[in-house]
Amino acid sequence: MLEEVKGSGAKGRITESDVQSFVKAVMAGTAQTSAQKAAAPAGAAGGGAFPGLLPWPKVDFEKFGPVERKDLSRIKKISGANLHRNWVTIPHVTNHDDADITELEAFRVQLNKENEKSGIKVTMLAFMIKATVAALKKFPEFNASLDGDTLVLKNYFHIGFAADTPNGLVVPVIRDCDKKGIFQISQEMSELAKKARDGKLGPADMTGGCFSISSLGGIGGTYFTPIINAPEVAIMGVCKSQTRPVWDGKQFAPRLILPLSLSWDHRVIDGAAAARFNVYFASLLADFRRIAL
Ligand code: CAO
Repeated sequence: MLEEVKGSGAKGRITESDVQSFVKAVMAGTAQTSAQKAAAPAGAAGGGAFPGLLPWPKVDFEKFGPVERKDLSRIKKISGANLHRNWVTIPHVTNHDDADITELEAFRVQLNKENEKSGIKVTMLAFMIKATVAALKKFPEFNASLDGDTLVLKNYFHIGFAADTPNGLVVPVIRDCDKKGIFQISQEMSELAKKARDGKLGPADMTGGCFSISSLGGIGGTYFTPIINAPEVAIMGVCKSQTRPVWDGKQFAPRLILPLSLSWDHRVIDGAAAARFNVYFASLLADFRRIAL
């Protein structure tokens, strides 16, 4: 393995720190040993960045029936490589919870009626972004990134949201969400989502995020396990809200319940903190006045 380490010392000598940097890079998945390279053919489906892992199955699909071949889109290739690294290198855990958004949804509908002429549609996601900012302020380790053994805590609040486009998944970022109101966030989100669908997002639109939200609420589902968008340390997944009977102490009452799935990096966050984050986040959506406290 030593021959794979680049020496930075005199006449290319390998120093102790060269070896340490190489080992760190291999552990982080940004470099490979020759044994790893041999075990893992390059490419999206190559996989197997770990020694001893079986190579990707080679199947002659045509033998079983007619097939078509389609190259992955540029976005899928880039996001696939990122998702793969994040999935393999981050110890993910996902906590599920529910938020009662009965009153908040009624308020959202009322706001949209009142502001019909403004052309701005207030979305549930905008409320979730404001709730995220409040939760990040209360639990700062969720607004952080790992830099080696150091935790970088951020004093800014840029929130990304997953947007589904014909060419694949992108995550545009809304900056300084702590300084913006629901209308401005809704408007920026709709502009960024359009830019995303038109394939016009630039790097500046997709960098600097602190935390991401992936909402499948408009589509369906109950819970899922979102993959953390490195170098962020947590992501909130949201599915479709549904009216469910909820026991209020005396009777079952119909309540609109939003399913939440928070994935977090266990190197930085503990299960208790994640449960508290979810409980607090849900409490804000259940009674949005709490944001002002
Ligand atoms: N529960 C129930 N209904 C919901 C909801 C929820 N949680 N969230 C939104 N809706 C409804 C809205 O009320 C709206 O209904 P109407 O058309 O009747 O008004 C509809 O769904 C569309 O919602 P919206 O306009 O508010 O859009 P959005 O905020 O839900 O989504 C965006 C915007 C960009 C996030 C979305 O278009 C998108 O791309 N989602 C997919 C994200 C994704 O792919 N995540 C997975 C990543 S991992 O692969």
